[in-house]
Amino acid sequence: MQATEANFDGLVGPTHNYAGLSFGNVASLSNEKSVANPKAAAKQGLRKMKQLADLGFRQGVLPPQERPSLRLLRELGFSGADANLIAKVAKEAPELLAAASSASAMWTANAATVSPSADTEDARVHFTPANLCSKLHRAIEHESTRRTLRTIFADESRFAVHEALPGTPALGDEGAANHTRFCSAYGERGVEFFVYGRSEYRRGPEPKRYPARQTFEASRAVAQRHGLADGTTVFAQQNPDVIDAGVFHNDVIAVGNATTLFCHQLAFAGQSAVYDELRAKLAARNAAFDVIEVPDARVSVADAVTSYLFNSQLLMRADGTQVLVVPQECRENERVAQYLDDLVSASGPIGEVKVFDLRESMKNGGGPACLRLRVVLTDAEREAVAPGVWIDDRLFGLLDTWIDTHYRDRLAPADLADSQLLNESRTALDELTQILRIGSLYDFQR
Ligand code: SUG
Repeated sequence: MQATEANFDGLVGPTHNYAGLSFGNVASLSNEKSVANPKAAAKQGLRKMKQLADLGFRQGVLPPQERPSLRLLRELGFSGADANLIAKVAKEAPELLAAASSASAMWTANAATVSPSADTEDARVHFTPANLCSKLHRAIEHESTRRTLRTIFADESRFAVHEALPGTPALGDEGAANHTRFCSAYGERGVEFFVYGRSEYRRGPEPKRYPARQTFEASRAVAQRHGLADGTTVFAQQNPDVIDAGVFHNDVIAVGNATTLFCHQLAFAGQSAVYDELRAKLAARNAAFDVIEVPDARVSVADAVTSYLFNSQLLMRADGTQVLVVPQECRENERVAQYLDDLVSASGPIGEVKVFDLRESMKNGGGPACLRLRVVLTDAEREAVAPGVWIDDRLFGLLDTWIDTHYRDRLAPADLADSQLLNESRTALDELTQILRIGSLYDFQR
């Protein structure tokens, strides 16, 4: 079956800010309380979508969630009219207001894990929204994520959108950030690679300093409910030492696509056995497997974490060569820049590097790969996707103007107390559902 990969990027929401909410994510912690520019953040992301669409890649957009989440604050016992409630939380529990206000749904690599129809038992595309239960501000995303996915991938004969796994430490699930699919061609059955940080029940090494957000048990459950046969899966553990160095998701240290895995030398526990299993399972599908392993001596884990070299997108061009989409921070690190120059001249599977300014998102630990959810679709499946979410010149123009109309260019932590932000966001999101032609999506519209 003919199929292609589409990327669905999260549109940055109007409340984008730096609240230092993610212990273990170095950028989030080090930029806590700095002043954000939501307008620039949204435009940087939109520009990436547009440029990739212009290069011929299928590019869709996923809408932001409603923030601040009054629903969370009411669940936590605050009450009263919206404006009074916000004022009260701002005074009594600013950390909860920050959690309720995060625009973190922009990082759609954490929205869900997706298995293409070629891999699944019932030949539907399966989505499991990630419970993101290790952080409060992220654990509140999955219900709305499910609703959004059900709206955009509505045809149940082609798409199965599951509920998130129960949100408990044993089943911590962070979605596609810890999932990669390898294949000879997108429409052929592939091998799905699930990477976890720790196991709840099997004894094994764990990080000591920072939390491991994904468990083996969660990865296995996702594979199970997606109906992936044994030969279709490989499970591997992240090297716990790199989690302690700030690699809070596997996509901070590895990226893969088609038959290529691009990763750091220290990414996985038992790294060579992981390669062997991937190679063997791909060979059984007549698929090759190339590893581009970056030696620690050339790019240290610390350099990988600050530059986000591996939080890149590996995109297949029509001619079969791949483009690596990296953040500008890779150019600003001499060792990483030199490595990339050598990589491209080495005439391997990666033929070109494209550099993007995603500074606003990067300061919260979100690079190019965090901002996108990959969905492999056959032609018929693509036809069944809500038509208004595909980026083209027209939609780009509409969204660019929409951002100009509704977004602030400055948002400091103290501004979260301004209840006007809620009204501004609702006005913006209400208009957005019309632009994307997705009907009434948000609670406030229902
Ligand atoms: O979950 N940052 C996000 C970044 C997610 C990156 N995603 C991937 N690697 N796929 C997180 O840690 C920071 C928010 C703040 O501090 O204001 C934050 O949530």
